[in-house]
Amino acid sequence: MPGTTQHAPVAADLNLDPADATTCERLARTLCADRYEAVDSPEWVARARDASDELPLPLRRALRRFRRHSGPHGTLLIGGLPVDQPALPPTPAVPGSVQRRATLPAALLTMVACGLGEPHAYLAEKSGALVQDVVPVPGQESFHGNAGSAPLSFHSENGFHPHPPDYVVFLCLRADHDRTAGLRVAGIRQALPLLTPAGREVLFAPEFRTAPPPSFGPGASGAEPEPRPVLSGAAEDPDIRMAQLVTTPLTPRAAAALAEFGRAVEATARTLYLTPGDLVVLDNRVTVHGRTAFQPRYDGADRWLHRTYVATDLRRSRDHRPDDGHVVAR
Ligand SMILES: O=C(O)CCC(=O)C(=O)O
Ligand SMILES: [Fe+2]
Repeated sequence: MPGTTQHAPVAADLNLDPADATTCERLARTLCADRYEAVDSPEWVARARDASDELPLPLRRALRRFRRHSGPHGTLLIGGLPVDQPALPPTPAVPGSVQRRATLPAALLTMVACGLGEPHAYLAEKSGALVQDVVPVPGQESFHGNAGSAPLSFHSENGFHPHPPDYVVFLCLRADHDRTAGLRVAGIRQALPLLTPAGREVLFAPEFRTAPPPSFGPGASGAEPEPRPVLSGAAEDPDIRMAQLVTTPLTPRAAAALAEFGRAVEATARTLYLTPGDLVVLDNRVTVHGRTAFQPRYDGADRWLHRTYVATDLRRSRDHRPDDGHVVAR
């Protein structure tokens, strides 16, 4: 069962000091001047990219180091971003909620994303918006996606796609009332030693199919996905592509290896109880993530994260992005 293993609280890799938080806020506010829906325009992203060069040195350095090597957990947790909680509007509670207006949190998230690479989105998911809301939605409690509040099983983001994001970035605007919502993250660098040689061999074999997740909508499945491995690349430090919900093993040995992988992930996962101003970067190539259950109240003060995706090399997906924009259209 997700959420049953208790772990000590995860310490932030970097806590911004007040002076650095003030610098972040000043930069972000210069991006908030526009009243119109600016976030998805190339011009606004260009301004956020330029502003990201002026982020405080400890933050830029942490992002740069993480790009080179995402560490034993494939996770970077930064505390103390100035989200100005008292000024936040009520937590949205509608399906497909996104943030197209240039707000302080949207600007902070986008600057950090630009410090890691290029933000991008997928047209089929949340209407292709760069900054997406992760919020519980009434009636979608058991939905297996970020609008739900039931446990969300382990997945890498968009493993079915030829160009999955390299990083997933979350910024916490509000925690859930009971502080029970935990972002669960497991990295292959911790899980790999728990796998048997036979299990590893099968996970490297193209004996699995990964379909689009429910967040891509009911029509997204299309043609049957090609068989692929769950693990690829270096035997001692592989990449992962899988989602417990939508990855199907194609052979009995693949089913056994996937179950073994699930146990290794379960045994090594850490749970992050994000609080307002916490930002977490997941290296989507070497981690899987999920979420514990929590109890939404739909009173305007529910859990609220912003999410964006980052590509280290946006050029790689050029043939999937019309007009060289930020939206992967197919
Ligand atoms: O709600 C969460 O903490 C994570 C949800 C999730 O997996 C996602 O938004 O990609
Ligand atoms: Fe996710």
